[in-house]
Amino acid sequence: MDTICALATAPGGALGIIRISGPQSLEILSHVFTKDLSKAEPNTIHYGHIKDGAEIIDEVMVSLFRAPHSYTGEDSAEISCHGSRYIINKVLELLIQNGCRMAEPGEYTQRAFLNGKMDLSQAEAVADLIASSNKATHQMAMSQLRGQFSSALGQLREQLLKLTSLLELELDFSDHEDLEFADRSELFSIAKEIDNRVTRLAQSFEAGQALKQGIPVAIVGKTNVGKSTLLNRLLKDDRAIVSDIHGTTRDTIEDTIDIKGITFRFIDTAGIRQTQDEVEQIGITRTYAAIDKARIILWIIDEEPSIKDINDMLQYAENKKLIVIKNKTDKINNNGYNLLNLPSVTISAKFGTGMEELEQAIYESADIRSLTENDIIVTNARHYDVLLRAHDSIQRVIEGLQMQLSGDLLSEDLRQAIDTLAEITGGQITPNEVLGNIFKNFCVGK
Ligand SMILES: Nc1nc2c(ncn2[C@@H]2O[C@H](COP(=O)(O)OP(=O)(O)OP(=O)(O)O)[C@@H](O)[C@H]2O)c(=O)[nH]1
Ligand SMILES: [Mg+2]
Repeated sequence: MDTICALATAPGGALGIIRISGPQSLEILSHVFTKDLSKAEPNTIHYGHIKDGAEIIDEVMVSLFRAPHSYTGEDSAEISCHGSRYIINKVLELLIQNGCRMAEPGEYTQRAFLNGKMDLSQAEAVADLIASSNKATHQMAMSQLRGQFSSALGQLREQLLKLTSLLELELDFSDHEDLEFADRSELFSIAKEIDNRVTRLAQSFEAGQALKQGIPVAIVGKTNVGKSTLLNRLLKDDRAIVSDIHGTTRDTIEDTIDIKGITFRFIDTAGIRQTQDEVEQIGITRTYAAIDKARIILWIIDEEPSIKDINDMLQYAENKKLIVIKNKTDKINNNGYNLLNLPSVTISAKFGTGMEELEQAIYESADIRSLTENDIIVTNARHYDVLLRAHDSIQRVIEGLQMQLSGDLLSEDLRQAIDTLAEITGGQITPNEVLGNIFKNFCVGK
């Protein structure tokens, strides 16, 4: 292992932090620092100067860590210097002249993983934590970093091993036909329970994606009811064209905003009406596609809808949250509408009245509690893929048990399920290619 260095902070700030990690860290540092740090105590901070021969480059603080008690598990140090581009480049250059090499993206975290400081899913959580932009994504990354997902996987592994040993017991004594060691129905219920847990984890991916990329909210209704006006009002930006011509919006327009720490992705759509216009028809087809992938539907009206309209909308919104928005309250009295008890909010998108109430209603219908109370939320596509493959293997075990297949056939699939799940934490030997893929998305310096 060579010794690596990189700038860990974004350039342009008042301070810059340069990280060094590897067996030669303290020796290399001592060549460019005014004090000899090779004998210094771990977890100490040292004031001094970075020098290039006789020339002083900067006045700095050096924090010092020794293996294995550091982020990477190696001897390492962090130099806090002034944020000047010149100083930072000069310090890095001096470190490299004295034997360091520039770190690759994510190389510190990769070393932390290779040195057993964290498992692979925790290493991935570090990248998510750095990228987290609101409370929900922060919470998910933090829970993964603290090992909640890893320990759930550990429990699954134990159950799978238990199932394996029960099957092996059956095999060892298969000559004694009169002996029944593992009741097959017991094996079946253990396998079922494992599969339920794997499936639940895999299903949480959809919620994880929604929280990460924004909960999709479709803004729909007839033409000219004020959908685009509402989008612009929500985004506080002139994002979509507004006009009193029916059928102004043709394509779907999407953008995200945060409401109370949750990201929502609003999708403005083409107004629904009968039309001969080919392009508008394509737009309306897209409206239905947007409804399809939305979790929440904002149905905007500017007149009392017919019972048929309501029933149609209820059908589109099946398994989704539907909020009726009575728009244009500045010029229309819409108090007496019969909406069959659907939840509704009265607003004027044009003048901004009722927006607070609407945002509250949107936030509540996201039902964050039920999204996040599923203790663990899978947010990473790689993990999702692993869970699906593990589910396939376990399904084969379940089917095999039902078909009374012999134990040795079943243990093959069980072994595969165990190995597959281990890919998430990197407990199995992880191919370099996979590691490379994971860490290449990190920033240099992490
Ligand atoms: N008085 C009043 N006019 C509004 C309100 N909201 C929208 N409008 C007007 O209604 C007209 C249509 O608004 P848009 O936002 O383009 O309506 P849309 O639903 O996106 O229409 P399409 O894209 O054609 O489906 C514009 O002239 C808006 O200024 C409102 O709250 N009050
Ligand atoms: Mg529009």
